[in-house]
Parts: sequence; structure tokens; C-alpha cells
Amino acid sequence: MKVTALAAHTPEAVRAALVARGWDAQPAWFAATGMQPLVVLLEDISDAEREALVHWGAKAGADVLTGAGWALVGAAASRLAPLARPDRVPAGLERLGPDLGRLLAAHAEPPPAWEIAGQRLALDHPVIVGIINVTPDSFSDGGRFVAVDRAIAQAERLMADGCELLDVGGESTRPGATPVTVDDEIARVVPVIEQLARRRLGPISVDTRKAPVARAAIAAGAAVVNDVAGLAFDPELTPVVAEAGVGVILMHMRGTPDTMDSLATYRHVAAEVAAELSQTAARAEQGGVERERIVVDPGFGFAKRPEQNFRLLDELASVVALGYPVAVGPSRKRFLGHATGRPVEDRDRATAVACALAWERGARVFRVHDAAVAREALLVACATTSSR
Ligand code: PMM
Repeated sequence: MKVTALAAHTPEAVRAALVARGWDAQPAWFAATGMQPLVVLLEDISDAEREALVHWGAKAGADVLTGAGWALVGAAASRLAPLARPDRVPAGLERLGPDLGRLLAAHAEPPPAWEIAGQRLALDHPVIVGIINVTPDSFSDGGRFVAVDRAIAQAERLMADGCELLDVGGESTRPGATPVTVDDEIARVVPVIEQLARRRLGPISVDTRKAPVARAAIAAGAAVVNDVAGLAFDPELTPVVAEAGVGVILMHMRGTPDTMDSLATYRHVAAEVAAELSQTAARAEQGGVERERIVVDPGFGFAKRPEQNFRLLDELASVVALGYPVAVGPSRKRFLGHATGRPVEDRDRATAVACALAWERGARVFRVHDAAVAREALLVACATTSSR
């Protein structure tokens, strides 16, 4: 007899073993994803549901750990599937169906594309978003055209380096940053967006929390609104996004940039960020934003301490399992400096590694300052995981 361990973190290993033994590609893929081990955390469950789960787990050969109000269930995806089917679910576990069904569907078939205004971005490869920050000093009288020229030059470089979206921002979201008025923010970003659109550089995203800024940016040609507040800062922003039919990035944070550091209190950061993002996305959909236009982002550095950012990156699967495409923005952030000891101007290699790790864990959209270095890392990561 010959015994070989297969990689368990990817269905590719089982698929390859089956194809090597004559299976057709499609059934081999379905069988392989079905064999993938999954672990789900169930919360707010009753004693009766706990009992029913333990009973089911013993029969189905699934691992079930429970405590008051919660259960952890570990099993192959194919074993969990009956729990999500109304005709197969054991008595007493009916409440599990909808959420578990969504999770299993996202696992088997991740979203293939992201719909932004007038265009769809395919997600079978890394989508790189280039950062264009329109800095305050560029706003002083007479400096405005210099600022626009500088932004255009930066945009040309980012597009040449492989970006598929340009994210223009006019408000610093660092703690303690001077607040920017709506008029100032519009005056910073709109001339840049107009010039980008005129030169057909883009598509363009606007990094803002404010409805009037988003409205002006969309009128100037923006196809995406990237909101670090997940549409929670300005209640008027949801209808603007919904009515314009633009794409949206819903980022996770707690509080505001000034209060967020004191809110970095988690018992299990990945599970809590995923749960909070799930509510954010549900609110956006209730507000009329189409599901296909939504991307979620764990918000590295926003209300997270360095070690929490690393846990979140490692456990990104919890966010990916929500079923929306996932964006990440680790670029040059402090937590990378924590691990490498490098200053902010020397963190592009660390950024590229973080992006590659995030791709491997399911992220598809990457917001970076230096696209060339990140792209190389992502090309290697993508080539590694996409053998089919
Ligand atoms: N980070 C910053 C600003 N905007 N948007 C998204 N979607 N995700 C991020 O992580 C993010 C963001 C802060 O970084 P910067 O000041 O370097 O732009």
C-alpha cells in the first residue's frame, strides 16, 4: 500500500487526484469542493438546537463543540449541505438553513465579477486599485493645477503598472487629521476625476464618506464609491449609491477616525469583523444597493491593533464566506511596519506579500500605492492557486 497526504487547504489537490484517475474535470471539482473541511460558528442558538446539533453530529460524523448559546461545527462541506436544505434538515435545526445555505453557496461558487457603473470587473484574477490621494498642500491657491497634473501623472503610472481602478481621495482618515469640509473635499477630488475621465484613465473610484462629495464625483465620472465608514457616516450616501448604480466598497471600521483606536476591542477579531460587515452589507441591500455592486473590505488599520490586523489577514476566510467579493487595503500600513521594522516609505514589499496572502485566502481586490510590486506578487499568487 502507498499513502500520500494531499493538501487540505485547497480543493485542487483532490480534484487533481481524481482527474489523474480518469474523472471528468467538472464532477471532480464538485466532489473536491464537497470534501473540503469547513468549520462554522453558530451563535444565538437555543438549548434545543444545541441538542439537535449534537445528535446530528454524532450520526453524520461531524465534530460539534458547544457551550451556552453557541456551537462550533466541523465537517466536510458535503456533510453540512443537508442542514441547509429544507427537505433534508433534521427536526429542530430549520433556523440554520438560510445562512448556512448562503455560506455553502459562496464556498462552492465565489462571485465571478463586480458590477460597477457601466462595466463589470472580472474577479478570476487580482483586481488592483491604484491610490491617488489628493493631498491638502496641493489645494492651496495656484497649486491646484499642479495637484491635478501630479495626480494625472500618478494615474498614468498606475494604469501602466496594471491597475483596473483608480481610487481618488481628498480626505485623510488618519486619527487626528484636520477635518475637511464638503466644499473643500469636492474642490480637491472633482477636478482630478474630470481630468481622468476626459483622458479615459480609469474606471475611477472616489474615496469618501459624504453624499455630496460622492454625488459630485459620480457626475464627474466616478464609477465606484469607496466608503471607509461602510455607508454609516452619512445616511444620504446609501440612496446616492443605489440610484446612481455605481459599485461600492463597504469597509469595516468602528467609530470615526478620531475614536476608532479606543474601539479596537475584540474577543475574536475575524468573526466580529465578519459579523459587523454582514450587517453593513445587509443595510446597503435594504437601502437599494444591488448585491452585485457590493465589495466588502475588512479595513486593515481601522479600529484594529497590529496583532489584530494579522489575525484578520490570516482568518480572512470569515469575511470571504459572506459571499461578497473582498477588497483589502494593507498598503504601507503601520501593522506592516510592526512586523518588518520598515518606515512607511519602505513598505511596498511587505504590502505585496500581504496582498499575496490575502489573495490566497480569497480576497480579489487590492488597494495599493505601488501597483508594480504588488502586481508581481499577485501574479505569482494567482498562478499558484489557479491551476485549472
Ligand atoms: N485605507 C485607507 C483609505 N481608504 N479604503 C479601503 N477600501 N480600504 C482601506 O484599507 C483604506 C481605504 C487609508 O490608507 P491611505 O491613507 O494610505 O489611503
